[in-house]
Amino acid sequence: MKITDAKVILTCPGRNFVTLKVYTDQGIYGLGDATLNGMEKAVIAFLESYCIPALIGKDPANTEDIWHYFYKGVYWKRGSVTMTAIAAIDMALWDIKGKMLQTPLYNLLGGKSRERIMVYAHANGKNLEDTLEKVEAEKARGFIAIRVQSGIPGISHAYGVAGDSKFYEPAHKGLPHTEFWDTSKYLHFLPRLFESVRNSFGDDLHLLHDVHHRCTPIEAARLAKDLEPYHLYWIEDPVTGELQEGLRLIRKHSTTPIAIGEVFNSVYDYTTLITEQLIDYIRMPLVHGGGITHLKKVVDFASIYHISTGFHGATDLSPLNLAATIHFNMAINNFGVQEYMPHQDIVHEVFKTNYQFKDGFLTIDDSPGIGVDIDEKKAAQYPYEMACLPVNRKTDGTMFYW
Ligand code: KDG
Ligand code: MG
Repeated sequence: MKITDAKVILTCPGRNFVTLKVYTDQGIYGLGDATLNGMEKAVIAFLESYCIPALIGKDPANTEDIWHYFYKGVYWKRGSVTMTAIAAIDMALWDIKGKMLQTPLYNLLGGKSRERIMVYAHANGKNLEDTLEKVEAEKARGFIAIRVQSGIPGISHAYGVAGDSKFYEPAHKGLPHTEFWDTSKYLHFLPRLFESVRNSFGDDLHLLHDVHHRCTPIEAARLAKDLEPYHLYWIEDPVTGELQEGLRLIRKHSTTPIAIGEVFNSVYDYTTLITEQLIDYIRMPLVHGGGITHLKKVVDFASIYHISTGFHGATDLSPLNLAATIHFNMAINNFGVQEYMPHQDIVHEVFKTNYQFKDGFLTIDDSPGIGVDIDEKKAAQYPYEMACLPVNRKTDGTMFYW
């Protein structure tokens, strides 16, 4: 079998998605997600100028060698843009392999380790009362794991809190908006928030929270310690991923589990965190982490240290990534939980999916490969619109992490 061509499909059904379609001489094609929020065109430039011409003529069955061709074979390694492009290629080739062998992707990764995967919902409220209502609504939808984010008294807009929209979308059309942040107000409010959630909903719900990299190590240690009585499933990105040593300080002070890495893109971002057991959950998703071939190695490495998965799964990762991720999670032993926010209905006009949500879990059908298709005519009806994630400043104007 040979790869004869490949192309990029850029579409904006409510938000931008980039899809790689790889064609073969046997009429089978494969699809891979290449969406990197706000940097869509950078990934496309790398795919179109280098990866696609280099792919043509290769045997798509050689997923391992092709992965290394694009990783080891390129002088300028790693980085989100490069690893997203490699992920899209890898996902498309595994999709082809599954279609060629007429078997679902999870069978190629070890078969089923479970029948369904636990997912967590987002409850984003404007303030404490509103957040409690949002938790109630997600619980009523059947979720048993819920991420809780709330507007903070004294902060005009907290990142990731959806406002009036039903859908989570942190990117805004055009150049970045500026948001403002005050860590002391946040640290004061958070324990009160989780105390109220536990008082209202009891001990059974799995509760999660995303810090969005906004604490220094000692602030994060205080937060993790203050939240201990509410036994969270995890706190996410308590400090920036670059500062790996910061995790040591948090660990010294608290047993609150830690998830990290939605902005990571390589196993080398994780080696210290895994070998020193500084984290509990891997967040790096297939689409930004070099795809199935690479993530399988990271996850197997993590399993030796009893670290589980909890992959990033916001709505700026396409349904194609979600489906591939469900297969992956079905197969691995050290699955923890999967982030899940339903895409807008308009997204499903473009992407034809094969997964289903029921009672807090996702299942996927037995279609060969990943099992998702794209309606190119529909995709063409929604042209690209520039949109960026916000930047973040402290209230005195100092540029800050977001
Ligand atoms: O594009 C950025 C989003 O994917 C991010 O804000 C989502 O932090 C996020 C999460 O945990 O889902
Ligand atoms: Mg996050």
